Amino acid sequence: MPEERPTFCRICEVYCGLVATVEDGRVTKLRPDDRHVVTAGYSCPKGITFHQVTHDPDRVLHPLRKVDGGWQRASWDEAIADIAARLDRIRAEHGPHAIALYVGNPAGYSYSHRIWASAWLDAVGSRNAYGAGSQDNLADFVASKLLYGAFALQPIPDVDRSRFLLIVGANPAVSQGTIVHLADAKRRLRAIRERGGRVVVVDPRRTETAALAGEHVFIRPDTDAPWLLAVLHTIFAEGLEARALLAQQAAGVERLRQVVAPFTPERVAAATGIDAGTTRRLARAFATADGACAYGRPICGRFGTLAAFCLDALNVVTGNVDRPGGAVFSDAFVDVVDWSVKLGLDRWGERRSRIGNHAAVLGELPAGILADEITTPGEGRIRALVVTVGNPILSVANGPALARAMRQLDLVVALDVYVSETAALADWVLPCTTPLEREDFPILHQQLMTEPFGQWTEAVIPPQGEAKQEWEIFTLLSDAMGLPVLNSRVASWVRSALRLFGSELTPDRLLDAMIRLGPAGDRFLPWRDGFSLAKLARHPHGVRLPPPRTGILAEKLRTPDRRIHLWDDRLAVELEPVRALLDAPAGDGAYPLRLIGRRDPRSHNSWLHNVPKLMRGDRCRRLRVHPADAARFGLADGGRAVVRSEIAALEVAVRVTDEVMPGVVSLPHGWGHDPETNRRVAAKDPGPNCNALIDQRAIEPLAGMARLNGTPVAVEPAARP
Ligand SMILES: Nc1nc2c(c(=O)[nH]1)N[C@H]1C(S)=C(S)[C@@H](COP(=O)(O)OP(=O)(O)OC[C@H]3O[C@@H](n4cnc5c(=O)[nH]c(N)nc54)[C@H](O)[C@@H]3O)O[C@H]1N2
Ligand SMILES: Nc1nc2c(c(=O)[nH]1)N[C@H]1C(S)=C(S)[C@@H](COP(=O)(O)OP(=O)(O)OC[C@H]3O[C@@H](n4cnc5c(=O)[nH]c(N)nc54)[C@H](O)[C@@H]3O)O[C@H]1N2
Ligand code: SF4
Ligand SMILES: [Mo]
Repeated sequence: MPEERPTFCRICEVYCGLVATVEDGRVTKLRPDDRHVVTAGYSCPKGITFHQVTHDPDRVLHPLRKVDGGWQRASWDEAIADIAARLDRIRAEHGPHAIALYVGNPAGYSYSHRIWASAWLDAVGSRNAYGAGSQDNLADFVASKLLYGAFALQPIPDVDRSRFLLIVGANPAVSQGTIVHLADAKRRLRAIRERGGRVVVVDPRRTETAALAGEHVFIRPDTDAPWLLAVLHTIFAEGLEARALLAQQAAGVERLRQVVAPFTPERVAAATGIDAGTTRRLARAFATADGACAYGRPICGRFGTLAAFCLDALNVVTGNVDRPGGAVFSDAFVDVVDWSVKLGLDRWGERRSRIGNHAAVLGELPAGILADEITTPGEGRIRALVVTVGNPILSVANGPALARAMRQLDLVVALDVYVSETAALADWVLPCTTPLEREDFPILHQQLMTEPFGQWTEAVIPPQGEAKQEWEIFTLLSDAMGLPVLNSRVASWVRSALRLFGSELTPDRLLDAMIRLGPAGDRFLPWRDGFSLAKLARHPHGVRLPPPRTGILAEKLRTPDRRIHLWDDRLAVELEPVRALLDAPAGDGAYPLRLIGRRDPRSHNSWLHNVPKLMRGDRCRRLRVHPADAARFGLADGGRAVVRSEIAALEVAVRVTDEVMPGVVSLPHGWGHDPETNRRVAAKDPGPNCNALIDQRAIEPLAGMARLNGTPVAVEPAARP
């Protein structure tokens, strides 16, 4: 008999409620859960096809060992014993830093994976932690650290009350938003306009979000920092700053005023492509709206942290932080900010890389140095790499350089559900469960929810084949290496608080502790006597909490003086190159175009490309080129072109469209599948790897971000085959 089980999707930050139909131990259907307390029947095409990943015939279901270039099935005992012995040897001979870990994006949607993986590396004693963050969001976290005093203290747009949403470098109509939980983004952006408010998108491409916003301004790639400095300049120059509020809430106002003084709208117009009149009009409208919020991720460039800082500063200076319709701080079942501080993740500058002396952010070093950390001789050189739930060969800048470096390693282990391009380079591939095979709770995004909720799901079906959860694998590895897993201060704290001495600290016990010991407890209905995991589990469609509160800034801030810091001299390293850019704008040169990225509703980073339903047509993979550039360089719609950067060249299919700005070309990332890997559908249609064109050594100084947007490129028609 088919049975229906509520659960939730774990592909992106929305965590849509789903209902799984289970027949004979298999999920035969997924549909949006219309009883879910927040997503209420909403989902996207990816979520409802996810069972095709779980039951994909190409999935890895047993530990695989590489023997003579081919894969041989092995037992878990053999796998763990061999990996642990080799890691022990490497650690004994070369020290703990010789072992590195890369944790990919989907770990963020598991309540246990990230914690256990990091705890394992901490127990090893290595500083070499890498991940998707330096391609994604670390600059946002550094900006929060500087402004509000903690990496994880991220304000979110109060979209449902906002009268003016300024979106700079984000495309929530496709991405569903990031560093904000925003279910059904399209409907909620439309609603802003319906109640008489404005949504303005600043982007080098007229995106799907721009289409529904109705107002769009082109900006030259990687010039958001200068443009936002000019917006701030205008606010101060016209006396539009929220003076009284700033006197109460902020420090460094005068310093910021001095910093932005030289950046007049006229001065930045040529570099940004935005005329001074538009900058002034937008600045005035934003500052005078009754509840405005600037939001986005214009941070994958040379001045990522400065851009993120200025975007937030705009909210602060106009009095829009911690007020209805502005940028607000959310609460939920788990106080992630508090936990990140307790876990010791909030320290900045203590842990530094060997190459480049980069400071770790939330424990993570820039992925741009990973290849050099592997190939550069000397003490601390990386000899072994464990990659979990990531595919850096396709997702980091210059993946081909990383692939070459990885071939020099003594040991590579991949925890994945497929033999990805990265797993293909491994000595061992360890099979992991997909979300439908594991229990979960949306932990990491608890304080980023515009509609806060919590939900507990059990595994919908048992692990397929011999797949295991990642936390179990890291525990096995720790045990075999004789390392105490979760030996950190926080673990001892949790153990003592829960009187768990002697019993195993499993993820569900840790979550229960976080919920019980969290501050959310008594403030919310329905349980005045406090929360627990068991109580949450009685509500299979989730428990909704009240919307984000306002007027709570003093309670939230983590700066020592409980003020928002509107400048920090460390930002000078990114301000200087902005000045240089304005003084001497880059000429056309050999690489006259700028490459930017793009996301597609049916694709997710480098995966989901083995789901036939999501792989129709190649339109999403084409290089988008403006008609003027197409004419200039002899490209035709539907034809093929070669894109060339300083480090590589790539052949692509072309789509000519005026949705991109003249001088800009756009390609999605996550493609360039290796036909040698085991995914038959993806291998048939590999697509181009845009990251092969991007120099991994061009690292943004403060957060270590990759410069994924704005790479100078040239295009020419491809030679006929
Ligand atoms: N040029 C360019 N590059 C980019 C970006 C861009 O905008 N432009 N965006 C960047 C961003 S924001 C991100 S987050 C990164 C992503 O970078 P990564 O995290 O390195 O890459 P993903 O493609 O998310 O890889 C996820 C891998 O995990 C596997 N997997 C899926 N589910 C599970 C599971 O439950 N368990 C295990 N163990 N494995 C699983 C998949 O098969 C896949 O191999 O890419 C970045 N790269
Ligand atoms: N369908 C789908 N959804 C996804 C993902 C996916 O791969 N597919 N990935 C998920 C992940 S890991 C993340 S991090 C989020 C990302 O979520 P978003 O940040 O909302 O999505 P992006 O598409 O990366 O949006 C970046 C926008 O910035 C624009 N842009 C590029 N360069 C510049 C610039 O220099 N300045 C400005 N102002 N704009 C610029 C691009 O044209 C693009 O529209 O999406 C998540 N959701
Ligand atoms: S928007 Fe799509 S991918 Fe994201 S959680 Fe919902 S169903 Fe999953
Ligand atoms: Mo991401």
